[in-house]
Amino acid sequence: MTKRALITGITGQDGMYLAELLHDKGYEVFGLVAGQNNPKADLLAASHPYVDIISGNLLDLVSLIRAVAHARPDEVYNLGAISFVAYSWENARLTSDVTGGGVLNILEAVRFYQDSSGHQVRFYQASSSEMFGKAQDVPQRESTLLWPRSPYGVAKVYGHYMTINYRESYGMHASSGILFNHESPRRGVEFVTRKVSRAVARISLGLQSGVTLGNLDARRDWGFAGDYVQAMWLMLQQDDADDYVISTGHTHSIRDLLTVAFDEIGIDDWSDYVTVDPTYVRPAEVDLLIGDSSKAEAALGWTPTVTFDQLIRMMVRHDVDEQAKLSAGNA
Ligand code: GDR
Repeated sequence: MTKRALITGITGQDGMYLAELLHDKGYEVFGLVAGQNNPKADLLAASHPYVDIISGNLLDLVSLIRAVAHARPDEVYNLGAISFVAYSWENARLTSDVTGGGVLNILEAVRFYQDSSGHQVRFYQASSSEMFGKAQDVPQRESTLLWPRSPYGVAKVYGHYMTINYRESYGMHASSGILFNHESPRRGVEFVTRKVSRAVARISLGLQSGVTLGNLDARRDWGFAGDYVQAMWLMLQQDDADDYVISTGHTHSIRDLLTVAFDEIGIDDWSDYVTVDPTYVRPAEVDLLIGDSSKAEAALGWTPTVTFDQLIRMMVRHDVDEQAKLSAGNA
């Protein structure tokens, strides 16, 4: 029997990688897309024509009930969220509703479908290392006490515990992946790795003179998104649902990121190209993230395959090609 999967957030970086992974495994892939005349839906239809796009919104339970009934999924991956941490201070209510409350809605839609059809569904929630915030454990693991530092992080904690609660209350096969930062050439340009890789590419082509950033001392555990969607799928193939930290176990500062990115274009000293603007500094920062994913390694057999250095160089090279094509097109 062909397996069927429904992905929320399918137009995002992870949604696209996951759609490709599931399609390659022979799944029928359904993707929830919000908004009327959403340009991302057209892009998705062009790049991933095998995806059956369903209109719906995490804020709208009725639309989710309809979407799940249409997809009749074996697996649901809830990747949809307002995901930019900095934005969440300016839009705290909306972030709480979509990133937090949306999890309750999709869980409830899945539960309703299971109860009415008798068909069991496996559910994946995209939890986040942002939930650890100021946590005292180094490295952070599944048992680490959560101390979120942003409205986004607080909303993710709500979704995380709601997923656990549906597992414990209703026996649902609901798993949560606590994913540390994961990047790729498909990363949105608002996130720091892609902001830097694109700026560095444009600097190398003479299209831009520098880049303005916020806190250069924050440290993150950055992995490759293509590896991380593999972990999501593995979680849903287990007999029992559970929560897993997914990380590389290595941490780097924004300064380290700049060093590798500029090195890829042959610049040793990036200081002349980087300006710090306090308006990019967040009201509360997560200073240090480094994950311990030994549980995932033992239970899922999952390990990351791309190092930080390989990842950043991959992104810079991609952006050099992309920017060169764009500027040739504009010439
Ligand atoms: P993050 O990712 O908040 O960790 O959340 P982001 O790339 O936005 O920030 C990482 C760190 O870089 C610092 N920083 C800057 N960040 C941005 N975006 N722009 C800047 O100019 C800049 N200068 C410094 C930030 O202060 C921060 O410390 C990501 C998201 O994908 C979440 O959705 C996800 O849950 C977590 O990763 C895991």
